[in-house]
Amino acid sequence: MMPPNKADDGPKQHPIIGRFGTSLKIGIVGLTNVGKSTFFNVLTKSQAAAEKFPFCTIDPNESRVPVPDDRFEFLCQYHTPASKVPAFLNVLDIAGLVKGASAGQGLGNAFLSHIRACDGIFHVMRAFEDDDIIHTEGSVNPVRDIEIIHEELRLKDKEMIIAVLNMLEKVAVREGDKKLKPEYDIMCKVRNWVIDEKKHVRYYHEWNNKEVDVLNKYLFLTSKPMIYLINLSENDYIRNENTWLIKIKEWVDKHDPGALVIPFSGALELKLQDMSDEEKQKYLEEKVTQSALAKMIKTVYAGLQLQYFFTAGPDEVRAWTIKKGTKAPQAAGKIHTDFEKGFIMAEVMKFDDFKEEGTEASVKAAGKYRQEDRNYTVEDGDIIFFKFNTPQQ
Ligand SMILES: Nc1nc2c(ncn2[C@@H]2O[C@H](COP(=O)(O)OP(=O)(O)OP(=O)(O)O)[C@@H](O)[C@H]2O)c(=O)[nH]1
Ligand SMILES: [Mg+2]
Repeated sequence: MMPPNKADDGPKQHPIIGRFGTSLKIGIVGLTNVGKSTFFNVLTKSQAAAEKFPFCTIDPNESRVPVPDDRFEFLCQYHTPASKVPAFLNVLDIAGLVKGASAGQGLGNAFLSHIRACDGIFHVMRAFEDDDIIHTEGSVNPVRDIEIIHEELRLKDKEMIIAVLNMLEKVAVREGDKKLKPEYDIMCKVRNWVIDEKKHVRYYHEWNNKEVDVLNKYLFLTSKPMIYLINLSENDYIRNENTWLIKIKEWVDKHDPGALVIPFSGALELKLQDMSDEEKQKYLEEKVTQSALAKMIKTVYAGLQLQYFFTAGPDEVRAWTIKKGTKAPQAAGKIHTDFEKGFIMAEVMKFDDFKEEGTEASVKAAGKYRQEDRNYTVEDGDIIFFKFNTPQQ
């Protein structure tokens, strides 16, 4: 194990690695024939229908999926705004990976560059038996499959770490560029962890702020948050029993602690997709089960340590995605850089207060409408009105 960071190295909470722009992109990764495209199709279609938002196919392999949220719905019903913009997830269906992809096997590098462009990974594995569907490894064993995928991702990072270290060694060590020495030292620590210890970057929870800055510069594949999705037969999903469930959970708890493991059934979701709303409801009631899709989309936010705040009025109700711990000026900067530069204050209502009191005026009357300064940490579901000066040119 690597030694923990010293006390003056910065905060110790689980670091958030990744840049996270305004749209969040999740790649679907796994071996071939495990149900990735099936999952992609049912996910994008079900949410578009369920939420009554136009979903947008960016290209055949990429779709925007609205994040279901009762609070957003409530605000839309209240304001009946001209424009409604929920939080979105961009989901990318990536071609199946094979052993040796990191060395260029299969679609090799193209596949891995798609993952590099993602903020997080849905790792789909097959735990359903079906003799008609070929398994590339010859048998169903999702724990072995997790290890194959993880090793390919790690090997690709290994290649990049060696290249970065060669470059840094030349400049920081041999040419004596002091500015790059801290980065070189951090990369040596990354090398120890990923190459010597054979671990993924994200398994280590003690990266400090400076280390996270370097990790964010290189966006290693193994630093991306991963959510494990287990594709079960319909029966196993409904009875929540399958020989692999506990084994997978144990594997994840041991190696990737804190990561989410979510069972679903591609076969069931496909069946539901072809039913009318009434048929669907009847079928789910009979079987005493639920579709897993909405939960998956919502948990991505928790899994990636993301949340959103709302702006709401008659013109627009909108959800804005931010990292947990974001301060008010930076949250304002999501809307416009001028909002951040000229930040004066954030007027904040808690969603629950708004719902309970019924109107903004009654929230004010109840003393629950708060004026917060630049040190305010925005919370999930805050309804915010920013006040700002237009910055001088
Ligand atoms: N029995 C069963 N078959 C499934 C399930 N999910 C997917 N399949 C079938 O498995 C086959 C492969 O599914 P895909 O979704 O295309 O798999 P994929 O992971 O996208 O495969 P590649 O893109 O080739 O890597 C298809 O014939 C699906 O109908 C499931 O839950 N149960
Ligand atoms: Mg596919």
